[in-house]
Amino acid sequence: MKLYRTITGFAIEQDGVVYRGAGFKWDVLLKEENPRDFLLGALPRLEQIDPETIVSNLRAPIGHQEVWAAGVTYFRSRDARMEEAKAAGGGDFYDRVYDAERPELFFKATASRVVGPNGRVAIRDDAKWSVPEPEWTLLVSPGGKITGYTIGNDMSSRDIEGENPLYLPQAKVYQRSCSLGPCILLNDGTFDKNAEIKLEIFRGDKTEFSDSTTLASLKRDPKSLVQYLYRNNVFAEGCFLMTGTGIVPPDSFTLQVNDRIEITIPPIGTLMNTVG
Ligand code: DO4
Ligand code: MG
Repeated sequence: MKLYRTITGFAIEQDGVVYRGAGFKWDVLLKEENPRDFLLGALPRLEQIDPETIVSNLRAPIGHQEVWAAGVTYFRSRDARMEEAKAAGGGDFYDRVYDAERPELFFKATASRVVGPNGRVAIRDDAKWSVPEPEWTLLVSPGGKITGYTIGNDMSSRDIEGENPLYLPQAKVYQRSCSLGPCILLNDGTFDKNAEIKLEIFRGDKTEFSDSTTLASLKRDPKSLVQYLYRNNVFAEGCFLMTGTGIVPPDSFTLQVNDRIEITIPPIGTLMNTVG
């Protein structure tokens, strides 16, 4: 089941049929411990709509939840960070966190900083080296249960985080630094470990960068990331947790205004954003 947030409300896609999600509040739904079963029960009462009506009306699938992120959860990310922070003497931190029991978790965004499908993500004016980070993203209930999945883009300023690891919040948290969508996949809690995550960056009609990985390369168990995040913390609205990037463009690459970023995770869909 796919749950879409649109400018006129929300929509539910189940077995190829799209329903108008009238009568529910987004935040209330996202707080459910079992939103899929809740909506399955409601489907017979909902009106079917033309799937085309949602395509151009999508919003980020977030209400009042916070967005958090895990870092250095793939070997590729560990490698890239060690290299970028070497000159500043910070490379060792990334190696150590990759192997440590406690994961790196950081605050990423409030809903006001999140861009939806087809929206414009930003690069910082004071950054010279900016990249998208394609991340499998968990929807977590207030009780700490993973209830859904979406696609996230953890936009990052690599020169700023590389200069000093203490600059991480500035490299990561700024207006339009995060994108989520196109929908939330609500399933029975399982997810294919071999699912592909693909990143494509287009400049004009040229593919500037393309690469893919699979969830099999994610070093951490998503449930253990959630357990750490929920230690001594309360998420009354639930939250989104990005699980880290396994794809990092080469060091010669930096995003430019008007680049088009497409992140695809087949069971969920494609999240498309433009830079600017
Ligand atoms: O530690 C820096 C950020 C790591 C990150 O965002 C990632 O690995 O995805
Ligand atoms: Mg990241």
